[in-house]
Amino acid sequence: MIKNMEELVKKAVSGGKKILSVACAEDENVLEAIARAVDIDLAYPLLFGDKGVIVDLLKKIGIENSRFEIVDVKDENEAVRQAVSAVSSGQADFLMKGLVSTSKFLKNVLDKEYGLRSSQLLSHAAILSLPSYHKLLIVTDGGMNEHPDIGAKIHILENSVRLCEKLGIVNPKVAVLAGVETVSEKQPETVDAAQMSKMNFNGQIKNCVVDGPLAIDAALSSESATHKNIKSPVAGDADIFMVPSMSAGNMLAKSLIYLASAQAAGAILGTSKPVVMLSRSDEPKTKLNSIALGSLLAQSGKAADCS
Ligand code: COD
Repeated sequence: MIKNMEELVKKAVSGGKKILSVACAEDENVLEAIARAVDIDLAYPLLFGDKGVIVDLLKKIGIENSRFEIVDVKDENEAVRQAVSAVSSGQADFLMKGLVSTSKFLKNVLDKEYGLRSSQLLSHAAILSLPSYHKLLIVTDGGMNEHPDIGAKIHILENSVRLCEKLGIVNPKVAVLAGVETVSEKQPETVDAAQMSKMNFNGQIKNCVVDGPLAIDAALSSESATHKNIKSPVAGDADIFMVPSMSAGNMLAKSLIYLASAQAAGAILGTSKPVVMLSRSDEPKTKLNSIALGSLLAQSGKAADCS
């Protein structure tokens, strides 16, 4: 079971170098993270983007450009298309988002012809390692599905449970978050949360322990739950925080990164090959963690199945 980012990076390195395809690599933080990944034998990078700009940036940050394979593509969308195609065709093992908008990146990932779709719903997960929490915490979905209905939420949950299996987390505990623990039609996320808990209790959602609706204080702290008179097997020990909307997840994950010193990695789940994606503003360390996560997912199970 991987308990923090250091262990994740170590495990990824021990699995050997993987070929990483980067969509729109014209970014200092991206290039610094990739250079570090090369230094520690984690990845061999294939960069797609404007070669002149990439070479200038490498020079600026003092990195030798002969260590990288750069495919010169000036048009942003074409760079993403070629980076995605490199992975779907098997030329590279996993994909990473560089300096490009999330929706442009994801539209290419979803392309029916050259993309990385599978039969299931794709979703985003942020994996966080916090000094104030005793294990990894997965927040989903703060990056792809804007307002998932209950059917989509079940797929998002199942994707994150499969991710846990790949991180060695057995029977993960899932807190389905809301603002309160009571179920109310006026707060539809509480109704969905209660239904997911029931489905888990009935064995329709498997390989995890689901509880909700839970407010975030009860989900984070068993003392808080006890104080509120809530008995929950998940309170204070959750592996997965399932959020009601993309905005909620995005705010939660970024708050934990900026205010609680969380180290993070991010990935799109359910794809036919691994895809790593975090915010454009993330620092090199966060991007390196994501590269490690992608490399680990590329190693696990069937090479072409990161679902
Ligand atoms: N999984 C699988 N297939 C999907 C998914 C998904 N999550 N989303 C859409 N599709 C398929 C649809 O079934 C359809 O076949 C095709 O893709 C197009 O669907 P649309 O028209 O509903 O979706 P798009 O192409 O307009 O947008 C899809 C995005 C994922 C790009 C969009 O939902 C989006 O921009 N999400 C938010 C991303 C974001 O801003 N994140 C910010 C955090 S960093």
